Amino acid sequence: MWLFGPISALFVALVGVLAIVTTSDPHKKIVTYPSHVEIKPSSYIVEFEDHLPTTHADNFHTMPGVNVHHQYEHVFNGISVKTQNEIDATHLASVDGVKRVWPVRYYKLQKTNSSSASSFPFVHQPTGVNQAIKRLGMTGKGVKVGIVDTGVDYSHPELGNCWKTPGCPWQYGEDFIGDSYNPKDPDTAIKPNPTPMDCDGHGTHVSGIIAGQGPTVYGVAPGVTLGMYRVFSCPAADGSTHTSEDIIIKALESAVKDNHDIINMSLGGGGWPFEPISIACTNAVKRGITVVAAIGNDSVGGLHSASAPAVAEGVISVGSVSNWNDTGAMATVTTAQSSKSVFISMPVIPGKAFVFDSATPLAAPLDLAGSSLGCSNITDDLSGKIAVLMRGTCLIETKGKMAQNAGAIGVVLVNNVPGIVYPAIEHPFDIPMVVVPTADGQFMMEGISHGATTIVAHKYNTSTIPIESGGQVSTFSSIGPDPLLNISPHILAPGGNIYSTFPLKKEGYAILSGTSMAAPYVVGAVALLKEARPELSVSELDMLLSTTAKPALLAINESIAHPYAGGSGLLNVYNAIKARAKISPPRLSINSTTWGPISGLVGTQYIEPVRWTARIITIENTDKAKSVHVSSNNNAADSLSMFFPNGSIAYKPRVWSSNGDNDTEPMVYAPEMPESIAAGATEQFTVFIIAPKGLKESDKWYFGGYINFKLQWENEASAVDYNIPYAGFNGDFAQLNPINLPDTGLPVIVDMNDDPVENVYELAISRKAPAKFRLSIAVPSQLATIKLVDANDNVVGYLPNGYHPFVPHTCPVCQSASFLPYAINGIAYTDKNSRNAVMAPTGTYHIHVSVLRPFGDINNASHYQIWDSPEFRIE
Ligand SMILES: *[C@@H]1O[C@H](CO)[C@@H](O)[C@H](O)[C@H]1NC(C)=O
Ligand SMILES: *[C@@H]1O[C@H](CO)[C@@H](O)[C@H](O)[C@H]1NC(C)=O
Ligand SMILES: *[C@@H]1O[C@H](CO)[C@@H](O)[C@H](O)[C@H]1NC(C)=O
Ligand SMILES: *[C@@H]1O[C@H](CO)[C@@H](O)[C@H](O)[C@H]1NC(C)=O
Ligand SMILES: *[C@@H]1O[C@H](CO)[C@@H](O)[C@H](O)[C@H]1NC(C)=O
Ligand SMILES: *[C@@H]1O[C@H](CO)[C@@H](O)[C@H](O)[C@H]1NC(C)=O
Ligand SMILES: *[C@@H]1O[C@H](CO)[C@@H](O)[C@H](O)[C@H]1NC(C)=O
Ligand SMILES: *[C@@H]1O[C@H](CO)[C@@H](O)[C@H](O)[C@H]1NC(C)=O
Ligand SMILES: *[C@@H]1O[C@H](CO)[C@@H](O)[C@H](O)[C@H]1NC(C)=O
Ligand SMILES: CC(=O)N[C@H]1CO[C@H](CO)[C@@H](O)[C@@H]1O
Repeated sequence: MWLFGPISALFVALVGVLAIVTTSDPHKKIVTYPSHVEIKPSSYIVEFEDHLPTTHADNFHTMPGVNVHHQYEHVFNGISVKTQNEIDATHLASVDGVKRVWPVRYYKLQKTNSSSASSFPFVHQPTGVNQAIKRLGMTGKGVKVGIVDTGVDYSHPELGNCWKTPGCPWQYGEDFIGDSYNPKDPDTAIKPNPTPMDCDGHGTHVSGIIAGQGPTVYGVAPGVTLGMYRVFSCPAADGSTHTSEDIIIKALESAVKDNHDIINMSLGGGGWPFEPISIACTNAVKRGITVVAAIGNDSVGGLHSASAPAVAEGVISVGSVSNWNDTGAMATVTTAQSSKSVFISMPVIPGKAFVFDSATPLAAPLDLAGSSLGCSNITDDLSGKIAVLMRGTCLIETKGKMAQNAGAIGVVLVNNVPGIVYPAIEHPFDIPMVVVPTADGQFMMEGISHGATTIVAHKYNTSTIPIESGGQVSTFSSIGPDPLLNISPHILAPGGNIYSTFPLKKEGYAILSGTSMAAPYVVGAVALLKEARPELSVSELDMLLSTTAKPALLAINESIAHPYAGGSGLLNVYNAIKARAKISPPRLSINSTTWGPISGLVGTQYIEPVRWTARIITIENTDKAKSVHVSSNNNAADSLSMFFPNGSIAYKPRVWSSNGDNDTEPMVYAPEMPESIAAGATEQFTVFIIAPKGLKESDKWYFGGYINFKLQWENEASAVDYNIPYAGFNGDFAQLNPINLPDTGLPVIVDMNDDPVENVYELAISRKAPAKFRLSIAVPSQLATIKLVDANDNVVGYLPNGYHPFVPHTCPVCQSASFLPYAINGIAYTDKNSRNAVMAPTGTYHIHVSVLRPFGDINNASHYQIWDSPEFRIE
């Protein structure tokens, strides 16, 4: 049964949302996370009320059973503590002046799809970096960049081969964690090394993108001064690399203290702007530091998959585009008939170079299933040979293992789609592997079937092949908006198949993909822009980079990317430096609309009611000598929906193709826009944005597009494009129900085998025979509660983890998984932290779910979506 709250007043909520933290009940100040979130034992981040001085921490230094670990003062008003004995979050929350108590979460560095390489990056042309460096002489000189990451192999010749010596690019930074920290080990300890040497590779790769010195890796801003703040341990036995929130905030503090102009962060949290890391980033921005963060690699989660701290206020959120060229090597294949030069990828496993200086035989073995896939045992003896296998059907690592078991000394994997892929390898095998394009693989197979066939592959014999989707939004790049309907990402940079530096112990070079590679590109671009125009403020840097970017296409069907996927588009730092106009705001996040006839828009057909909003645009002609002619145009993008017509979540967004039909596209009018702006003058005018009136609101479309301004100072041919993305929800977002409909299968009660239970009442639930309850949340919610209620409508308590603030959008398939099963086993908790357990007596019960709607006020019952399960018995 569904219970809908009464129609609530529009958008009163944001103030209320922030007000939740000032309540005096200590329990209300404690944040809890569901059980799948890894928490550091007995460790908390304690946030103080904003007005309190940092000396407030003194109250905790003297508190028995509390060890203050970190005392923050620059980016976060609070401390991190470790507690002993009976001291818990409730004790901490009861201290005067405490705003909120957070358990400390562990963070994992996400797996990279990698491959070692040696070549030249070809990405600096379309991004304007080549022109900024070569024509304008910019290098980022005098700009300080702090990087929070896995450390750096500063001994790399292309990264300076120095540490804090005079003239060295590395002048700042330290290790905050050490090599062996592992949250799974109870005796784990933080043992920082004297320098932040990288044993993972991620931070070294990022450093090369920002500031590689050449001759093979040319960073975006090779002249910057750098600091490395290492917050990740070395990869553990299972390959995972760890850190925790308190350490990251400490590193961020240190970077802020060192007075960097730009800080680089990307960690992928829950996606709320109110989380500790987000708060710390926003505070750094307020101190005049540009903070750049990757939006995440979770496009598989669909809309609302943007992560924190990219969603933090003031932080530049970065998405990724595909590279234009793939770097690999040429190898020579000789068959009985002929010889051919073939393109091979970089080694799939970094450190396992595919080098065969003399002719080495190729074999095309069959597996037990009689196929060339290598998915089952290979009985041929492959000793001294390289196995040629087809991609597909089973994991790449299975193929590698099968070839290795048969004695092969290498594997050539023949791609089954155009181009090259860099497959993710979870469990590396011992022999080198490369990927080849389909045609080159077929040439090998064909040769082998006619006689002896060999390959010669030298080290560092590099080459490139074009990537079809070059410059288009990477298929992995997460999709916004943030939970408050702000456009995220802000901007795109190359992040797919990026060649950069890697630790010398791991071959020295690698190709990695991810928004983590795009974010440092933007860091470098901001450094160039700041060097060229030092007077710009943090928000002006963002504004100029964004308004001069070029809207990107989607790889899938080459339609213009919705701003939630592509932000302002691909950056062009040369255009940003040369910009002669400031257009603000740089993006129009339409978080509220009006339903009715349009007031103020005279002489149009909009006397019928529509969903619309009006915004003010300001254009400053910064050219002090010339006036500028202005014209504008609306480029509508396809509308997206995260729901199928039956109410299920569409993780691959449903698309309404924009086809030039004014009825189903968003419309933009700017009736007051001036035709020209005098030299040095500023003009303001209203734009009216109208949601697609022909699309049904019940389909919950997110519309968007770009307002394109053509600014012409000289002749028509030299007109310059500036773009402002706009996007919003075709309906009343505050009325959107976060949980989807029960008749689509969720929320649902499932048995221990995860099978949905048909007749729940027949299910005898007990401690021994528990059931589970699943819920999926389409839009992030500030608070979800799941309570056990008896037949008389008395609340027994919360299900375990049934009090859940800051719930991210549910994504069963994301890197940061957030699918929530709640155990039904008769136990309920009367408090929010699952401490005071009660056992429900035998009887009839149901589950009562409340989920706060977008923009909702946590204290207003009518702002929650309510759902009650069918009744079941507990025995
Ligand atoms: C919409 O965004 C503006 C600007 O960020 C903000 O001031 C306002 O509070 C937001 N409104 C709602 C309903 O969230
Ligand atoms: C994105 O993926 C890349 C490569 O897989 C990884 O290095 C990076 O940490 C990821 N970043 C986020 C924010 O998920
Ligand atoms: C890709 O490689 C080709 C050939 O090496 C080169 O001409 C082209 O400029 C590269 N593309 C980009 C975008 O740099
Ligand atoms: C690279 O490989 C190609 C094809 O095998 C060969 O023609 C060329 O001479 C090699 N170059 C170097 C520098 O080894
Ligand atoms: C495959 O090979 C492994 C060892 O190499 C062996 O243990 C296994 O029994 C084989 N499987 C089959 C189906 O032959
Ligand atoms: C990594 O590779 C897998 C397939 O092997 C692909 O699905 C995924 O999108 C890749 N991730 C990135 C960040 O390139
Ligand atoms: C691509 O365009 C087609 C129609 O032109 C549309 O049906 C499809 O949904 C679009 N897909 C995406 C993801 O844009
Ligand atoms: C759509 O609107 C534009 C701008 O108002 C107008 O020029 C065009 O004729 C309209 N097209 C249709 C199909 O109504
Ligand atoms: C809802 O529709 C989608 C798309 O047609 C389908 O994949 C999904 O299975 C449907 N869900 C249910 C519960 O019927
Ligand atoms: C700007 C940026 O995100 N570059 C690196 C900065 O730090 C994060 C932290 O892990 C890296 O993931 C980024 O690649």
